[in-house]
Amino acid sequence: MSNPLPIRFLQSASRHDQLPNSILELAIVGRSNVGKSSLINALAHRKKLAKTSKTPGATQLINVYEFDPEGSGSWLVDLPGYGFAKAPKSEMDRWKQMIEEYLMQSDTLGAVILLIDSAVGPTSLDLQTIEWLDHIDLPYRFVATKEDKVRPSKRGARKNDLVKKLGTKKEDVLWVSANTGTGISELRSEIIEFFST
Ligand SMILES: Nc1nc2c(ncn2[C@@H]2O[C@H](COP(=O)(O)OP(=O)(O)OP(=O)(O)O)[C@@H](O)[C@H]2O)c(=O)[nH]1
Ligand SMILES: [Mg+2]
Repeated sequence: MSNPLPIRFLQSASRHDQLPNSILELAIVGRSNVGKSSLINALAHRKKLAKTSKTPGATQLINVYEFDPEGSGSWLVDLPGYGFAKAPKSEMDRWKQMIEEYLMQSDTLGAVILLIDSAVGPTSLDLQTIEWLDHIDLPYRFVATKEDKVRPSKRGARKNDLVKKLGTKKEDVLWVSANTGTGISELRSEIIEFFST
């Protein structure tokens, strides 16, 4: 295992313009319950840095985690998730407003880590999000979460299926598990590299 990401909670906000200036941001985007906050905890090797829950909608605000040292301006940003199948329309609208605004308005947002549930995805909302990210020309990295939930005997087929549905190449999807630690070291290295270039 590699070293945990040296990040600490900086601030929550409902709008981008409530946040101080940053140098460079990397945001974690994905369906509600896909494992965004759990991934932040796994990356930082902390249990309760970001709030997680079995029930979709755990993260309700834009939550900023800053890399050491204090004031570095390098941010890893945890966002509320977009519509769960049963989410009421009001929740979808809230996501749209808060997240789309943030993703479009931050000049220092360099890229997005787009999480897809490896057992479930991609859903039609995931595909819509991809189209939208393409549309606003924001680079993203696919990360498939909860790899431990796919039975080892099914992983090969599931991986092929997911890659095909995303219309991408095998090497463009990183498989991770916040529970077992699969892929976490690799993702840490990619994130460190992102902030050092
Ligand atoms: N088995 C397994 N469960 C996971 C993994 N990552 C997250 N979970 C579980 O999935 C549920 C949702 O995790 P969160 O991290 O809160 O998901 P989120 O994407 O932040 O959700 P919102 O904040 O609602 O958008 C929790 O019950 C987690 O314990 C994983 O790698 N494996
Ligand atoms: Mg969350």
